[in-house]
Amino acid sequence: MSLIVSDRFSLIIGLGKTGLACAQYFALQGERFQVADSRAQPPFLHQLTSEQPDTPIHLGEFAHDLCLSARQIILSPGVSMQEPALVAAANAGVPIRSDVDVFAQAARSAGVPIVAITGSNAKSTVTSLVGQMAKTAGLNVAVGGNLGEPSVSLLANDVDLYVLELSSFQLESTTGLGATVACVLNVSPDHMDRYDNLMAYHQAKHRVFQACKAAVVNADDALTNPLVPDTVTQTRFSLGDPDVGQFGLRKEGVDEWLAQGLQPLMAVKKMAMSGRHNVANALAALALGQAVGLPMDAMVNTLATFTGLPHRCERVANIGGVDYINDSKGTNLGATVAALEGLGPGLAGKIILIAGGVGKGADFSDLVAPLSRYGKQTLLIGEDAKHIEQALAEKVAFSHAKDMQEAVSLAYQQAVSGDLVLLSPACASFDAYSSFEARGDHFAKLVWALT
Ligand code: UMA
Ligand code: ADP
Repeated sequence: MSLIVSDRFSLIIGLGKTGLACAQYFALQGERFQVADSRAQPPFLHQLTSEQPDTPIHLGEFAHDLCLSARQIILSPGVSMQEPALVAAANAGVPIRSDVDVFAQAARSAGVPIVAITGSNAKSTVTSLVGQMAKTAGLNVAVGGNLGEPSVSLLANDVDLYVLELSSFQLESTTGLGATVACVLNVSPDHMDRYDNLMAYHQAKHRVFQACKAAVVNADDALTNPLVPDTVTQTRFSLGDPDVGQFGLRKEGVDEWLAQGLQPLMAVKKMAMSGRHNVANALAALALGQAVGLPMDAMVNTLATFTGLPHRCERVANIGGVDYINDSKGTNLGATVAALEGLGPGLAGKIILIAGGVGKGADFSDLVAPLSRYGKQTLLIGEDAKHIEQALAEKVAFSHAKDMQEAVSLAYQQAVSGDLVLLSPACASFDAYSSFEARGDHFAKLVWALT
């Protein structure tokens, strides 16, 4: 019997960043495994064959037999669990897990705390911010997950704290995370081309709370409320007045302050990040950091210097009194609504929005309210421009531009001092660019050419 068990192998599905990282980790552990990818030329094929010439690699359509014969399947996030061979394997009782599960098992057995962060938007910002807070506090912190480095690659002996950004794709096949503190920052529709409905997407996100010890909840977004036992400590954050022990905003004289209960922590105007949405992000980071024991002074000092990540409401230039803002990471509706509502209040003029790209099946009608309040013009580009037009038609001003260059040039002609030109596409970039970074860089280059 033991011979049969030891003969069975783990099957890593996907040979992107995640698959390669799992193969490297399993090789180090002396685990038996094979790798499968549905593509003829997966990105890390060459690297894996040169590092591990003896590892069996299966390319092309996932074979039922192969999946059924595995001891467990470690699924890459880009592959849906609805693949027929995976459905068959799951029905036959083959455990399907994520690289995050593999990571969490090792991190937990080493006793290292895990901060797990998901949400439709602000994941990368809050993950990087908590990571920076931990660094300021002198900890050896490993930061990754959906944000760049796969979780398993972060595992090391001398780590004090793991801070992970997790996507719904990664969480779908995560079965027992057991984070020290977990948070769904916000929920708005995204990836509706992968999920049947918002409920399915919401359920995937909420898997972040599996077996967590503490939870951080966005009191301004009911969809972030976890279904966890009473033994799990819950801390709330909100842009309103905080209750005792919770994080929120208080008025101190004429200024607004980040606060915990009655305790003022820092004036909002001292924060290096701008925009209302980033105030919410700062409060979330404070609550998460406190849950793993980070000192308040290190966290507050970090907020005074952390300017945010590139391509997230990043200021490119001011030309003739007009700010040009690159929010190319606004790849879904919620992000663009947050950018409009975060930057619109207090603006002397109006916003000229550049939007469009791959819409991922979204319903763009939620853009109408913030655009009516803060928008002057919306310039539509990309594959789903017509789709966005249907939501805006006869409600707010819009026009089409044939590409980014024309959009920037039209925005320049229409903007007057006090206005703000915002690239926040509410769409993915893959119709015209290799990544959201390439799209943001192109926008910035076109803006700089105007100066
Ligand atoms: N693919 C196949 N066949 C396969 C395996 C993959 O066609 O057998 C395709 C997928 O459909 C996908 C692409 O290959 O289009 C990449 O998939 P992957 O699972 O191999 O991706 P990795 O290279 O491992 O990168 C993944 C995350 N990618 C996805 O979730 C699609 C990266 O997030 C993440 O940084 C990385 O793991 C490390 O954790 C990227 C992403 O777009 C940035 N995430 C989505 C988002 O942020 O909205 C969720
Ligand atoms: P994610 O990793 O979840 O995509 P990012 O930090 O990269 O998150 O930000 C993605 C987009 O979300 C950016 O366009 C940013 O302006 C927007 N955003 C930032 N904070 C918030 C928030 N609190 N709510 C909604 N959108 C936000």
